Amino acid sequence: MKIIFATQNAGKANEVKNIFYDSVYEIISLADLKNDIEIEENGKTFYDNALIKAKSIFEIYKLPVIADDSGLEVEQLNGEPGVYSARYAGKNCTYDDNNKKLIKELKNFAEPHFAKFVCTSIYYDGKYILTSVGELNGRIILQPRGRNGFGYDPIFQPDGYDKTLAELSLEEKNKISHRAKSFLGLKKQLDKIILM
Ligand code: ITT
Repeated sequence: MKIIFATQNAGKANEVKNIFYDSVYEIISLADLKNDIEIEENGKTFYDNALIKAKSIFEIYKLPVIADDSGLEVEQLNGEPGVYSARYAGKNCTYDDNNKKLIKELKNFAEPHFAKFVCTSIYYDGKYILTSVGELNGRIILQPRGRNGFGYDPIFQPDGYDKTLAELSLEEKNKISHRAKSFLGLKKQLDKIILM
């Protein structure tokens, strides 16, 4: 069964294709469809934004869609950057700009800088809306390490690890990540409506 993943984020697309690998679901990204649409994410919650992305893409292709909205919540910053994680350092900023801004903010606080990643995933096919949330707890380190993954991965060290997410392989990240937990929860619900 073909499902479109409504994301322009290549890192997310790789992770989610790996999670659904070897299942009855074939995940097709917007990059595979050569669609570079920019969807305005003006929701106040991860759920609202994920639903905006899923519905926008469903309207174009009329095929089942998955989407995720995700971000980093830093305890000492009262949950920031949260839903603004992608554009923390401003519109069109790079991952590096975001990391530098976060490191600068956290220099005013004592360690440890506790944080969590949150991922809300959605499945939408015009009839069903399914949703699932996954979280990953850890801390922010002020010296980036590692080259894998994307976004805040080089400055996020998951609980129980002495490596950052960017020092883990995609398979290792997918064993623990907020996105893997979220999409595995979504897949379970999907199996119930599709395979039963
Ligand atoms: P799409 O909306 O096209 O899916 P996006 O990158 O804009 O791509 P979001 O709006 O959900 O996605 O923003 C998520 C941001 O949160 C992302 O750009 C990263 O900065 C951060 N983020 C989320 N999950 C992450 C992860 O697994 N590792 C590192 N950073 C992550």
